Amino acid sequence: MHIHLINPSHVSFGIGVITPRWLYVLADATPRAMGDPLIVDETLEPLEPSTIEAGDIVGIGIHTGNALRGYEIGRIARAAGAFVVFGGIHATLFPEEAHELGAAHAVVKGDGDLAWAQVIDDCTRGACQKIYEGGRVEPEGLRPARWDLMPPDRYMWASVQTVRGCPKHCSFCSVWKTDGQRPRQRASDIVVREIVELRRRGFRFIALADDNFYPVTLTDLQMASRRNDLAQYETLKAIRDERFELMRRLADLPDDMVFFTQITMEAAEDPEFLEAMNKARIKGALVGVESVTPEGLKDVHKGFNAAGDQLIDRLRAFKHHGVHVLGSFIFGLPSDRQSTFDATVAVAQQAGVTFAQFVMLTPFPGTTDFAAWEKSMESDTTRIAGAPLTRHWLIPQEQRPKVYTPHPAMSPDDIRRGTQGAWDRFYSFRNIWERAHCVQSLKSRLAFVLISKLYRQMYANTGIATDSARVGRSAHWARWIIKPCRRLFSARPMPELTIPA
Ligand code: B12
Ligand code: SF4
Repeated sequence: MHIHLINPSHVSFGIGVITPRWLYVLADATPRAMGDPLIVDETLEPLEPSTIEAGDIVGIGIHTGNALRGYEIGRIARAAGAFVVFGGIHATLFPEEAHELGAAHAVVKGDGDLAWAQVIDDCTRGACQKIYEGGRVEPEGLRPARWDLMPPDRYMWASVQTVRGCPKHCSFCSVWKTDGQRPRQRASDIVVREIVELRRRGFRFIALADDNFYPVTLTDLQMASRRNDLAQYETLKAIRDERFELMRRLADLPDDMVFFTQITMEAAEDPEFLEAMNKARIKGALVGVESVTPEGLKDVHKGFNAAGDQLIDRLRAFKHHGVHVLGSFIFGLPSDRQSTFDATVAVAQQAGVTFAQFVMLTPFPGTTDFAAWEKSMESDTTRIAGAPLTRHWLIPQEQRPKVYTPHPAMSPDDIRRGTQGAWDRFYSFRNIWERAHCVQSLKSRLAFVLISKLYRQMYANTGIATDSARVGRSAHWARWIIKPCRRLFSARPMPELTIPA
């Protein structure tokens, strides 16, 4: 009897950009007596169904985007006589859907770190429950990853999570609702141990797969102090001190290491924090800019972000401290107009962001936006491939609409074309080459061009294009570019590396 862990994807690239961390965390949560789980990441290659046998236990992790393929795998596994278990954010939000469409025996809601062993035990005794409440596991209970099971030479970046949860409440994001608003921070010892293991194996690029690497801001501390809330102040201060402790220890790792994370732009007001990031070699951060106008920020409940000149100053502050920004922008907000596309690209360029992503507003389940949209769609009877629009993830990928929320001033195609245009302009060869001057040598500049092109092909063209020919071409190009990119990211293994104090 085997345990399988499967990360579904409808498109495989042969090489992956970032390791899907849940696979290796659940591998660690698998009792050793069960043997090593068989891990399949379909972003590398599709599942071979004949590997699943009667009596096996098949764990499938889904987010909204890959739920449909996940359900297909669930049905294949059940038909083969296996126990089918779903987990991940989408299964947490729609457990009954995984039962109905994914042929699940069981669904784990929330974190799998502790629940997974229980599920396996119950399945082997034939006493599997329909739902398991995995909950929000406290930091001490969060498992490390079994990197020894990772296939060699297949990923560019490994991912290590240092904190779960985010105190904010952005309208398009589900993290604060599913992972909670209280940051659950892993001890620096455990995080550093995992990173050292990865460097020993030849990974020098590590994504810190956090929702928000800056969970306590200077304003939070000032407010607690002004309220004379000593207990809250001490709690927040302890979280902040732990962040500095982690960064101090990252700084002691081999100096060829590079970290990337996700962070709110409030960190720009905290030079001490940015300097610590710089020393820790956190050389890149995804910053959720979302909108360049105050109205747009109001639309997404992100009043803590800046607009106008202050926005440009904040983004530049990161770069000033050696942290490259991947600016993330959303199009299709109610206050957006035709002029927003150009204005956004102009701000991205003026602010000197190194990479940018332009996404179209999508109502992801679990978000405030989704709840409002679902309510507004109550009387809508539109169905595509049998699925109502409010269950858009059940529509086959090639038939999925690109824009869901009606806009007061633009048609869905205006928004799609505007978004495509923003990618085209930001990633024109000329603009990429100009940005490539942020690195010194010609070799590094060429690498920068290659990576920019890969990013664009994988994320923009496959996500926005309406015709399948363009999607197909993009995936094809991405597969070509990804191989030399993988080589750029690999490093000599350092088996002798010790854990710094
Ligand atoms: C790192 C990350 C990425 C990375 C890397 C993805 C990768 N290869 O893993 C990148 C940058 C590529 C990325 C891209 C995107 N992401 Co993302 N990402 C994350 C992030 C920050 C961390 C994921 C992670 O590694 N967590 C650590 C692991 C250990 O936790 P976990 O995955 O939650 O797994 C635990 C449980 O869920 C459970 N579990 C999971 N699977 C299973 C399976 C079984 C059987 C069981 C029992 C339990 C179980 O147990 C695990 C351990 O506790 C999450 C936020 C988050 N908090 O999860 C968003 C998140 C998953 N991403 C999200 C989104 C929207 C996207 C994009 C669509 C963004 C965009 N607009 O382009 C793309 C989609 C890419 C794609 N096609 O898949 C959303 C998903 C929302 C949803 N409803 O699906 C999230 C939740 C963030 C958000 N703002 O809401 N992402
Ligand atoms: S978008 Fe970022 S800042 Fe906003 S709630 Fe989600 S993780 Fe937090």
